[in-house]
Amino acid sequence: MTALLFSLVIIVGIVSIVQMLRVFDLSNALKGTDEIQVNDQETNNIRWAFVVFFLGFFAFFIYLVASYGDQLLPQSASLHGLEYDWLMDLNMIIIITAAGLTHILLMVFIFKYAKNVSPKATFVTHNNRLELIWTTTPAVVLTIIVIYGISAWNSMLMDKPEDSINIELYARQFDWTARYAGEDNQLGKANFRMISTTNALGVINSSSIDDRLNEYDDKIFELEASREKVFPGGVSDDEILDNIILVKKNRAAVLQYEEQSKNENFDIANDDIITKVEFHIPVNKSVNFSIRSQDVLHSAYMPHFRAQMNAVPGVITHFYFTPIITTKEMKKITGNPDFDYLLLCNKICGAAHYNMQMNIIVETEEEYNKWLAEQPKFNVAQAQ
Ligand SMILES: [Cu+2]
Repeated sequence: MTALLFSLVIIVGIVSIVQMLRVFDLSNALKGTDEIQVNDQETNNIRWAFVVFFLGFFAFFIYLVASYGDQLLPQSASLHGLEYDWLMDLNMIIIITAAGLTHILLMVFIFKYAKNVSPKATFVTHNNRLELIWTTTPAVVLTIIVIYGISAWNSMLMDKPEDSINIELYARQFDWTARYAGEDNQLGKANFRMISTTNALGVINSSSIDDRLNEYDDKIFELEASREKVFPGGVSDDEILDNIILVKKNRAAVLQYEEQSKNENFDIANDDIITKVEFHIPVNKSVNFSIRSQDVLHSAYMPHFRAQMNAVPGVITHFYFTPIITTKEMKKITGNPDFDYLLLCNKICGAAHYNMQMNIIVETEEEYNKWLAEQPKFNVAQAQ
């Protein structure tokens, strides 16, 4: 309500200023003077007003950077984070220098040339040297930023260490699930047709295939039975038939997995570990994330590790990083005993998007191995 009143006051203010200017124009037209005459004293006042405005502008900028500069991103806690932050700082230094210099020039020119009431401008049509300077300078600066940016991006996303720990981050409205690759460090395959109440990630192994085939059989049986109960105004028989065809198609696709499951090394998902609420990673070890989404576009965002990657339905995206500060150490650094690293969703994905997060615990390798050993493996969890 206050915002509405505030907006109304601003609109009424603008309208009244426009009306006042119109009255001013009309009175000038009546008097027969179209131009506004400015004397030396007024010119002098205006140029000093500009100086005050520019200095105030710079002072406000410095005040904002000093007061809120540390609010941009939390302290970096990953190996590539230092390079990422330096790239950001370099860009900001260039932008602030360029903006500062051009604004100072603008201020100097206004101050210097405002003195004469009717100054005569120099008529310059072309200046090769100037053209060369203002074309090559930005070109060189941009080339440096782009080359440095690409090399930093490549070092963050390519050349993943061979011994990285494989973890899957699975997004859906509105929570995250982490899946560890287990002892073989290989994530078992997954497919959306396998998703059920007991297998939210659609992970494929021999037992989840059996469960899913049974569920499909039950569903087909249920649909066939409901055909006899069709009543006017309800679901038509054609719709039920379409549904049966769809379920049978999905069942046939899952049957193909059953065929593959006869191969050796099929059940690599058996030792996978699935966790919700929080997930643990060891310090100073590279962690490779495979990111999936069940429903809409999400984005895995871990601000302390300078990591962000979209979670796209139907596509597996990747990001890897090496954490360098444990949660315990970070609690001391920040002076906050409740500190926790966070995995957030950084795409507005629906009504409860704001609450889509998971804690990340960074700990020593021993602590990590101990925690991991206590988690139930996928095949055990399936059997329960
Ligand atoms: Cu989301």
